[in-house]
Amino acid sequence: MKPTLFLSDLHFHGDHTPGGRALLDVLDQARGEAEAVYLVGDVFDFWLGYRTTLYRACFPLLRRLAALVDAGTAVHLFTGNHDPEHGDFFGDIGVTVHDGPHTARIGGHTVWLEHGDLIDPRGLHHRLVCRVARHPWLHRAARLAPPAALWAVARAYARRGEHTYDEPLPAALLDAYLPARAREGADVVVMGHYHRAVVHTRQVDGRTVRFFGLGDWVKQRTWLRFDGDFTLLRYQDGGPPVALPEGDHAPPP
Ligand SMILES: [Mn+2]
Repeated sequence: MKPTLFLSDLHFHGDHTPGGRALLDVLDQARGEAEAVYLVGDVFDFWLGYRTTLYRACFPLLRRLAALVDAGTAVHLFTGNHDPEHGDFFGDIGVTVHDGPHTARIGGHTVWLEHGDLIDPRGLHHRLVCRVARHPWLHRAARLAPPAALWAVARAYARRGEHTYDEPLPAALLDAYLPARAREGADVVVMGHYHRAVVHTRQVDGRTVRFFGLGDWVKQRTWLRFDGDFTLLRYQDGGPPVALPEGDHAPPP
């Protein structure tokens, strides 16, 4: 069976970073091989959809997405708090955009997918910032600024908030959110946003359900692969990826 890949929090802003190069390598290997690729939000370090303009730094990734579609792979792109508005460009290259949670049937599994920023249980502050970032009025106002200036501001903001990995995944996601989605019929929940690489299995009403936190491509370099079973993988320079065991993983030191 052809594999399906799930990645999130690529925070792509060019192919000059080790994480950016590693993820392009994974996408190049998927070309002609993968059934589908799900990109579950914060795919770009910053993106705003314009009618006439694209962010040049994103071109290496855009090229890969178009190549995947051309090779017959279904590419799904979710909005995130860093790339809250994709515009209509991605439809032109055959990529399906999801502006919220999406349920997919994959190999007999019901998979609930979402970026995760709008349900952040760490407090109202987190959810509010993400909700403002996703507001159409903000996007309309932001489009009045020159794209180059907006890109520079967004990059400076992203650099300031460098990701730390000292907090584990909020327990409420596993103790409350996962069982709630399971009772609605999902048996797998896939989420980004928290930058933790999580494999978590539990029983809900006698059914086995699983939660996968996708990690990121800043320091984690992790992604989920389904080829009959789900495996969370970590990229290794010059070698095959390593499967991550049950648990909540920070990046290697
Ligand atoms: Mn992120």
